[in-house]
Amino acid sequence: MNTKLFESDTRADWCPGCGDFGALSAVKNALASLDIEPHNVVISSGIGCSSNFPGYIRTYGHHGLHGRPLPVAVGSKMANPNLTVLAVAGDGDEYGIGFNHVVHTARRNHDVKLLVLNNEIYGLTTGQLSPTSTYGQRTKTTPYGSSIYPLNPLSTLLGIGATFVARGFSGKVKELSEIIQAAIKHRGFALVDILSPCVTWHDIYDQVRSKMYTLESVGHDSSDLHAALDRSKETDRIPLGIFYQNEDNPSFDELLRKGVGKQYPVDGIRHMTAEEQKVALSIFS
Ligand SMILES: Cc1ncc(C[n+]2csc(CCOP(=O)(O)OP(=O)(O)O)c2C)c(N)n1
Ligand code: SF4
Ligand SMILES: [Mg+2]
Repeated sequence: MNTKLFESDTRADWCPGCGDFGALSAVKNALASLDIEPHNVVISSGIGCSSNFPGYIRTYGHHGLHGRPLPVAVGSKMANPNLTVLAVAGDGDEYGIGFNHVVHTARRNHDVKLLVLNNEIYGLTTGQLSPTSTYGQRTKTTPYGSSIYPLNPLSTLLGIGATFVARGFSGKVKELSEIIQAAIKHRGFALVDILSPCVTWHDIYDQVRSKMYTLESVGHDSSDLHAALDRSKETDRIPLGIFYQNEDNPSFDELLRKGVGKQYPVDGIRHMTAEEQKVALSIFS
């Protein structure tokens, strides 16, 4: 399928050079490569430069509240399981005000894909400290340098049982598109942390380029959780690629569908109670 199908009438008004342009190209490329038609895609966002994303791509979209792309994404998927549902937002949006939703959406293995355009700063509000801002980083709210260590979203998500955890770079569009395609095909929740430099308030292009390497190049085994955790904690270098992927766990949506109207035996997972089946039926009828 041609990526032109995903061209929006609205021109993206990000600053020239903003990393989010690369992420936008990678998403269009991933959807076209997987032959997913625009009308079968929903993209939910929050508030931030990155959250303007749904306006710049021709799919269904929802530009919502700061930190809340995931509840809308989860609701969209449960209402129509045939949709490809992405949540796209910034580090402030997803790792700060909305992080509770990330944890619980991952825990339940909802079949939505979270793409975080991580620039280690609040871009839209002109350069304040974000949860991924680094120790010592000077921002408008930390003029003498930050005295707190950044949140590590990858190791946190690995620690709470997320079934797909990856990191891409918006300066490597082809590789990023491949990661996003794998995330879309994954059976359940996927986090793709995308290093997407803010050239206006915190330009990390040179830093990422000088420290990055691909997990593929070192023969990383993405089924090995402990190896994934070790790699996710690296700070001297920046690993890119799929850290962890587990296709053994059913997604929440899968369980719900299979549980409707019958006792569905899944090893290690309790059967739905009659009351839960009633709730599930009311959702899908
Ligand atoms: C409830 C609420 N709190 C605060 C804000 C102000 N606000 C808008 S965007 C933003 C942070 C943006 O940073 P990020 O999510 O990293 O996106 P970026 O602009 O960097 O892409 C904040 C704090 C808001 N809009 N709503
Ligand atoms: S302020 Fe930063 S994040 Fe926002 S559009 Fe400009 S470069 Fe991108
Ligand atoms: Mg940001």
